Amino acid sequence: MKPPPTTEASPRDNDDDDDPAKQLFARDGFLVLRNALSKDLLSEWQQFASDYFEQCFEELHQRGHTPFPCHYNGETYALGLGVKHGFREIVMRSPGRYELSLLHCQEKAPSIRQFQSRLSVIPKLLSGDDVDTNNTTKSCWDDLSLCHLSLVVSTPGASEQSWHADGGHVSTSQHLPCHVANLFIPLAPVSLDLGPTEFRPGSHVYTRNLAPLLLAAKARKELRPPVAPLLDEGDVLVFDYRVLHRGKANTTHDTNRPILVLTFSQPWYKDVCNFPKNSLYDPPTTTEETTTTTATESQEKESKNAGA
Ligand SMILES: O=C(O)CCC(=O)C(=O)O
Repeated sequence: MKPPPTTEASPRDNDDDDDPAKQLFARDGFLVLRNALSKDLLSEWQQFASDYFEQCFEELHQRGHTPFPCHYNGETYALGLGVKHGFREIVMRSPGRYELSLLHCQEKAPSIRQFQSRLSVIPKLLSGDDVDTNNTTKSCWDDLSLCHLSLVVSTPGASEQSWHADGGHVSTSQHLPCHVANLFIPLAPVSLDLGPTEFRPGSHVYTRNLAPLLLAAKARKELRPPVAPLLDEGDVLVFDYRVLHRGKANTTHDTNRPILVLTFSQPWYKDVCNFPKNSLYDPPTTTEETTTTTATESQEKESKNAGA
């Protein structure tokens, strides 16, 4: 069958006819659902995200983990880079780009229920072609688990990330349907200067055995150029955990790029890699280094850790 032409699905795909959306997602490893959410659903989250980001850095400082009560003092970042220097509640993923987990404070955060009711296409994307005993495809939210709930905040000056996948494959011998997906819900429009998320379309298939599969695809001239969709409020970007992607640089001087991230998985899946066990509410340990680093040092560390 000829593949569908774009990586975008119209709101209609959200309702009855989900096949185009499902095909695009399976082919590319990501999908943009335009105008999937109404803007008024986002306003509570916008305020929460901005307050919570500030509070988190105040808390880190008050509890003795960081030398100053904000993320950056004009020279150095308060937190060290990566899971190794982060906490269960916050990790600096790349210089100036943070992921703040909300799993431990869901009662303080606005609800995500309304999002789920408007995104009924999502469970279908993760359903594979399994059929239940009534011969219908499994495809409702109850079949999935909320694996993470977080905010990704890219701050002014945040650098471009290295290409990476957020998780691996279940089978090393065959390509299986998506078992974990991120839903990126922008809390402000994502323009080029704020740094959209960039994807290598179709790379969720190659990451099963990256070097040989990538080479083979290149030889067959199947590799497609990277795509970095710009997003408006109300759009939702959904991507397979296995697809190669990276956040582009935030080149603005004064604007954060906040994204609410809902990570849904098959219920058996547990993600143990993306956040550490230690909490910012634990007292600082003697081995906890003072980890402030300049932006340049952070970049050097990141490139050493780059996966793909
Ligand atoms: O910020 C983005 O656009 C992507 C973030 C990301 O991929 C990560 O932090 O692992």
